[in-house]
Amino acid sequence: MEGLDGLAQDCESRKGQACSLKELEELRIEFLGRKGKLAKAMTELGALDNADKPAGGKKANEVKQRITELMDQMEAELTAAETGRVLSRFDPTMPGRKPWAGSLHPVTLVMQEITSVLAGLGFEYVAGPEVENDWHNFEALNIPPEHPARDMQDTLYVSDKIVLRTHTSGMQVRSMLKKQPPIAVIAPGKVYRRDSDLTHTPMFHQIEGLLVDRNVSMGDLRGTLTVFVRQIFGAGTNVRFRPSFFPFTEPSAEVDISCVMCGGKGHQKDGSPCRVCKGTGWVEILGCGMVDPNVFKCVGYDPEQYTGFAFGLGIERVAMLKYGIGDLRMFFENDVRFLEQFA
Ligand code: 2NM
Repeated sequence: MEGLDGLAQDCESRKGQACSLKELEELRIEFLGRKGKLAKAMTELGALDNADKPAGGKKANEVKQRITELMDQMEAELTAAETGRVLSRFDPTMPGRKPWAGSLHPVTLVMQEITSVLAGLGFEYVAGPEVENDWHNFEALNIPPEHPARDMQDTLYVSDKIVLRTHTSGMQVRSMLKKQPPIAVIAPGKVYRRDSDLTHTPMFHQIEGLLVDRNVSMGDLRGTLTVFVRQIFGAGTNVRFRPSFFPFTEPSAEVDISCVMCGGKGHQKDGSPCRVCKGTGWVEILGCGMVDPNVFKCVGYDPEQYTGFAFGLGIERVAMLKYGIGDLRMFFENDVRFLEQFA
């Protein structure tokens, strides 16, 4: 009985001994464990006289309860102290660290912007395969075998009759095969050419547009493209058409816009020639023309009833002009310091 009392006192006197929750657990095992001090004292109760046993059992329970209370109290104190230590290390006034967020690639941004402007003008988006057959990529576009334009394109061949598309026109052809006029579609996507130097990459991005109906004129083409470039480059942008040649359009033209850098003046504030337009005041932005009647015949449109215009432009080129990027390779290196500027 005295031993039991001593046990409670012993435990009380060692209250300050446990400095961590781990040490407290050791103390708990020492007193309350299966082979601990309390268990040992309780075995010794067996030696008492029968008359004393009830009192002994009661005492043992009281001591057990007392020790348990002490342990719980110590645990609460230690937990509070630990929380206090953590909080004293934590400075709630310290500025937070901004989580690093990704951003869209400038090519994607320009692609989305051009697509949404043209969607606003009534053009429908079409998408299709980058691996294209000879007929959709060349034949239907008035580019027969042995035509010099096939060298001009510098095609990447998968096999004799299968190519990596050199433009997205194959999709315009598919759209015309599917539906009679009126039709207005845009085909954005990756295109491939056997070309690689400072200003050419073997893969780049393009958007082509096509509109066919009765009485579509070159004036409609000019008006549409003028509205288009003013939405992309700003209301003050001027356009000029220069005669050109494409096998799939006749007549054909290349379109220049007034230089986005010098505003068309051709020179910088200090009088030195503008580097973007090389002093001319104009930069080339796209190719276009009236769809050649031969293309209409290939897709089953009657060239006596319908006329149409088409245009094509390179996304990287637009992005370079829009964001003042001087080096095409920037788009393909994926340097995070470059990319995060578009967030
Ligand atoms: C260009 C320039 C001129 C063009 C033509 C066609 C089609 F399929 F309708 F014949 N699609 N795109 C075209 C015309 C593309 O890119 C510089």
